[in-house]
Amino acid sequence: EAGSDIYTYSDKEVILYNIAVGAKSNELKYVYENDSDFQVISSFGHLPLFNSGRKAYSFTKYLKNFNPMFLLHGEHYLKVNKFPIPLEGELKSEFSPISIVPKGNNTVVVQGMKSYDAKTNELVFTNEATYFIRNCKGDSQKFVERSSFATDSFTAPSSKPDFVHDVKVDESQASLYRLTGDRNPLHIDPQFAKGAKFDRPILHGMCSLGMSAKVLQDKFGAFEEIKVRFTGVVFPGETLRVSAWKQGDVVIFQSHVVERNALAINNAAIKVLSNKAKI
Ligand code: HDC
Repeated sequence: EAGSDIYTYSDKEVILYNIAVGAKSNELKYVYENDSDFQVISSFGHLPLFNSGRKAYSFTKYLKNFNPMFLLHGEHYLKVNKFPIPLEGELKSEFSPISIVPKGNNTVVVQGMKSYDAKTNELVFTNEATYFIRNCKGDSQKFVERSSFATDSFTAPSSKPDFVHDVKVDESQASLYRLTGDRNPLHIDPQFAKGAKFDRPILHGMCSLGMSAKVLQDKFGAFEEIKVRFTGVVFPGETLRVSAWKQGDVVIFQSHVVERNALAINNAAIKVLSNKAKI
């Protein structure tokens, strides 16, 4: 319901999310609710951010000149606090500002969200979303300290990656992905995209993250933390090349756009779920 901070979901939202980040019909554990291994890609945990109503926009009161057209997703951190991830339920989310950092004519805002099981009050997901807002002013502020995983720069080693996998972003990926909750016109409306200074609509950052996350989850298993920086845009129809370096239970990764040889995701890592018994 509009303005509510409760996100209610079931297997339908789980399957839609999995397909929107690249799951295919033969991957039954992602697309068939009766499969014995039915599960969701761990990055699902950010969805309350876009499905919990107006409260998600509370940071705008700290900014001058805020124009949503110039907002880009700059970084994202997610921690899954509860395994197995519930495949249905009601999540109640609390939003809070984390920091505001002016960068010349732009401002970087970090917003936090904690999502609890509405029935048991158990913490299920923690998110920290960084927005890079062009042509916008904000005074420098720090509201809370952040964890090291959320702020680590995870520099990719110069050695050959342990794992490389290409994944095709479909021409209709963004139009499908927006049904998971983020209806930002930047990802569908050519006029809006032009206003935001892009030749055509760009892919959701969280879709690039989710597609990379699926590749990594397929290879390394479910993960309990992920942090990425969105360093360059991705257009639907392009190919993402995920490169990964395993360092114990942390996997550093990058995602490149193959066609333009351009980095899309950098300074990124997952922390693989160490206690497999929890799945
Ligand atoms: O990195 C550039 C870029 O284009 N990145 C890609 C952005 C992108 O495609 N994001 C995903 C798509 S947008 C999206 O999904 C929106 C979504 O719908 C969310 C809606 C949410 C609605 C709200 C409801 C909750 C760019 C433009 C971000 C930065 O490039 P430059 O200007 O060239 O920056 P640079 O000169 O390299 O650095 C300047 C300072 O900024 C810091 N920085 C750079 N990239 C950053 C970043 N900070 C955070 N995130 C990033 N991605 C640099 O460190 C530098 O800081 P300092 O001077 O202090 O070193």
